This record gives sequence, structure tokens and C-alpha cells, in this order.
Amino acid sequence: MVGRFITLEGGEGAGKSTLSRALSARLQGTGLSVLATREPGGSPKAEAIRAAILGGHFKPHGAFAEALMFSAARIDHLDTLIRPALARGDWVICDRFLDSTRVYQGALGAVEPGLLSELERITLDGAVPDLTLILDLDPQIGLARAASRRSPGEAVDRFEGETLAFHQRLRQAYLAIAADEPSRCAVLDASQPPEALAEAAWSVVSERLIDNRTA
Ligand code: Z5A
Repeated sequence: MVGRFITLEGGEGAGKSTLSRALSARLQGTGLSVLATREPGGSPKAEAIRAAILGGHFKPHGAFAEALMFSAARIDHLDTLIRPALARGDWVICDRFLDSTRVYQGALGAVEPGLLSELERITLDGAVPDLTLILDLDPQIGLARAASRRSPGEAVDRFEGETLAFHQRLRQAYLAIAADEPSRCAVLDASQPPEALAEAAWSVVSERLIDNRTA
């Protein structure tokens, strides 16, 4: 039995974690076993790498060094958590995955595309998501949501501290990926309330994965 692999992508505060919880509950309600996880992180070693990256420790070494660290975390996450779950027949929902590297380190970090795709090939070793939901949102709204969640005096992380122009380019980079790979990706309007977004996501999941489960 082989499970299905769904990834959630988008800018800061787009609602990925919120949607992950709603989608997990909905899938579990149909009797499926679900693993909800995130990147960077998910496994203990990858969570340790996450703390170093988001703390900005690799920023001085440039975007390629950061891409290597995200990839190291991903390899451990895939080996220890994601592949075993899929092999058991679980459905995996991962909050950020390969497209975050393509967008943040590739489109925005300007790591050379050939280098990044070779790194992706080695890192994934075939573990390409069955479906990627791209949560599309005006970055001003997303950043405001992320800011409202921070406690007073809490520092912004490595990427939240980038300029609005950075976040606008990020949005376009995600839309370009969705246009290039329409069979894997679906774009959802993340400005809708959480319940409506969850319903829209469920329609896509049902149509593309559940109704076609025997295909
Ligand atoms: N990164 C990278 O550069 N390369 C890589 O390969 C990978 C990652 C894997 C991880 O940050 C950072 O690492 C990320 C990219 C980079 N950049 N940053 N920053 P993270 O995991 O800490 O943060 P995030 O992924 O951006 O998630 P987030 O900021 O926590 O946002 P979210 O999960 O999309 O949103 P949320 O937590 O569900 O919701 C945010 C708030 O909005 C919260 O108060 C909700 O109640 C509210 N919300 C949620 N949905 C809605 C809707 N639909 N309407 C209104 N309000 C909502």
C-alpha cells in the first residue's frame, strides 16, 4: 500500500499551518491515516538544522549554502519520516517542501537553476509530491497576519525580515511554478476565510487524489 504526498506552499502567513490541520482532520474523518509535518524540520535532526537556518546562521554564507542546509534537513526528513509513512500507506501533508527551495533560494536567492535542479534530484530521489497546493495571497496581508501572531518584542525570523518587494517576487515565483506544472500544482485563493479555504482545498484533493485513488 502506498500513501499520497501533499505539500502546502506559499508566502508568510498564507495559512499553510491552519490548512494543514483542517485537511488532516478531514482526511482522518474518511478513515485515512495522516502524517502532518513541516519543513524545514519534521524530524529531530532536521528541526536542529531549522533552528540554525531560521536563526540566520547560514545567511552570511549565501543562498547556495542555505540551499544545502535545507536539502540536508530534507534528506533526513524524507528518510526518517516521510518515506516510511508513505510506505505504510499514510497520507503525508507537508507544510513547505521542494518549491520553497526553488522559490526562496532559486528565484530569490539566485542560485544557478542547473545547480539547484541537480541538488533537488539528489535530495528527493524520486519523492515528488502527488499534489502541491499553492496558497496565493497579497504579501501585505500575509505579513500582517504573521506579525499579529508574534508576541511583543519577539524577533522576526531570517525570511520575515526581507523587504515587501522580496515577498512580492516570491508570490510571482510560486505562480510561475504552478503555471509550469499544472498537473502537480493547484493555486488557491488564500484571502478567503480559513473554512472556505479548507473547503476549496478539499475539492482539489477529492478531485485529484481521492476520486482517482484506484487510477
Ligand atoms: N524556507 C526556505 O527558504 N527554503 C526551503 O527549502 C524551506 C523553507 C523548506 C520557514 O518559516 C521559512 O523557511 C520560510 C521559507 C524558508 N520563510 N519564512 N519566514 P516558517 O515555517 O517559520 O514560516 P512559514 O512557513 O512562512 O509559515 P507561517 O508564517 O507560520 O505561516 P502559515 O503557516 O502560512 O500561516 P498560519 O500559521 O496558518 O497562519 C498565520 C496567521 O494567520 C494565524 O494567526 C492564523 O490564525 C491566521 N490565518 C490563517 N489562515 C487564515 C485565513 N484563511 N484567513 C485569515 N487568517 C488566517
